[in-house]
Amino acid sequence: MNIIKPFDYPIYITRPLLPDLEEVNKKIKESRESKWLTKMGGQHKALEKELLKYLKTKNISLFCNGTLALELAIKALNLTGEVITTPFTFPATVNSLYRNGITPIFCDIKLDDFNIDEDGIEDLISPKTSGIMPVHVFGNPCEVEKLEKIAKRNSLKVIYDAAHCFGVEYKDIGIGNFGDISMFSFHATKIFHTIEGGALTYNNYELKEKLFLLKNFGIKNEEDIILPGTNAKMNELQAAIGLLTLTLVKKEIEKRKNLITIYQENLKNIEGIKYLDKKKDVKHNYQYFPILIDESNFKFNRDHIHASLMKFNIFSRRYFYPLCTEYGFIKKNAICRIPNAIKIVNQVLCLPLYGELQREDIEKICAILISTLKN
Ligand code: T4K
Repeated sequence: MNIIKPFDYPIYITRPLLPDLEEVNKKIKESRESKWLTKMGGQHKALEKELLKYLKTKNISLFCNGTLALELAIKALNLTGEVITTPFTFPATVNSLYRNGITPIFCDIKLDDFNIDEDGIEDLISPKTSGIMPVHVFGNPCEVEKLEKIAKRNSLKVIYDAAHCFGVEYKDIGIGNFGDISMFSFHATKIFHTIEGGALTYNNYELKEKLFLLKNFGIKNEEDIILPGTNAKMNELQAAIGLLTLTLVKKEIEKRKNLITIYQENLKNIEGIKYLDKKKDVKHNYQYFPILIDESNFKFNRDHIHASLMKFNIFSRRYFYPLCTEYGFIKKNAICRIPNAIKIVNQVLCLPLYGELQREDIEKICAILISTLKN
């Protein structure tokens, strides 16, 4: 039997896009010379303009990170009481509700895309429900049309957590056009990043001023502080990194698309391993490559594989384990029936995916994965 050697260097779940150092220095020089380092300076304005084009949205506001953007989106829409969301997400989704004094009510997810099950939402609506917060998990859009109908019928607001969705389109429409507000994360682990950062997109232009006040201490002018805002502004260097990173995104998406094809070729005939199919009418961004490992087909379960891969210097991730319903501070009365989420969270494993990886790397990761599962 061939013994497979570990990688000589760590293969992480992802690596950030790194703009050319000279270009970065040029941008720093520009900001330095302008002596304008934060609060909607030239780089910030330029990035907003570029992102409106890239995301094909009408309005955008930038923030220092995606989590604060989400918290402030909730405040901007005055959500209260209960909000229906998914248990299968990053802590930021649910924490942003808690930090606004809102109880998240958990709706189960679907097995074919891990997104909130729209058909379960209406049963969870109570007199206290003010909104729905679905997540486009791993960059796969939710059923936006169905969700819009549910929201209209029940007079609820919709905030999409689109943290994974940079550049994703549905029927040629930028995904940030759906719902009342969408939040994009620009964290270093995202396909497009500003090191840390985030954005809200929305159709109602009137939200623009409120969002500005919310991220800038509530200061209207030198005399009037009109709401209890915080400081969540994106600074000039973040915006400058964004402008440079944006020029690299298209190529990165192409590379990731090819790498996913290689993963799929190598894993397609392995009974017990599943991956998501491409969705109809969707332009994907290939942010993550999640697989499901059904332990009934193998000697070992997902957790064993996750740990074993580390011995080969491969750092996969069990996103989003544990489910939000397992967090110590979650109110038990907010937890509903979520069998699909429980099933998926125990099987899911996100494999390394970033443009620097080569065909040989993916083939080796797959060979290690398969031999670990079977031996
Ligand atoms: N909603 C959803 C659905 C989200 O997934 C997220 C964030 C948010 C909201 C909130 O958005 P932000 O406030 O973050 O803008 C990471 C990211 O920190 C987080 O942004 C992301 N989702 C989440 C899915 O992944 P960790 O703790 O798993 O990642 P971390 O920091 O351990 O990094 C993963 C790997 O990436 C490292 O092992 C190596 C590599 N890496 C990471 C960093 C930070 C680098 O190579 N360079 C780096 O600078 O959360």
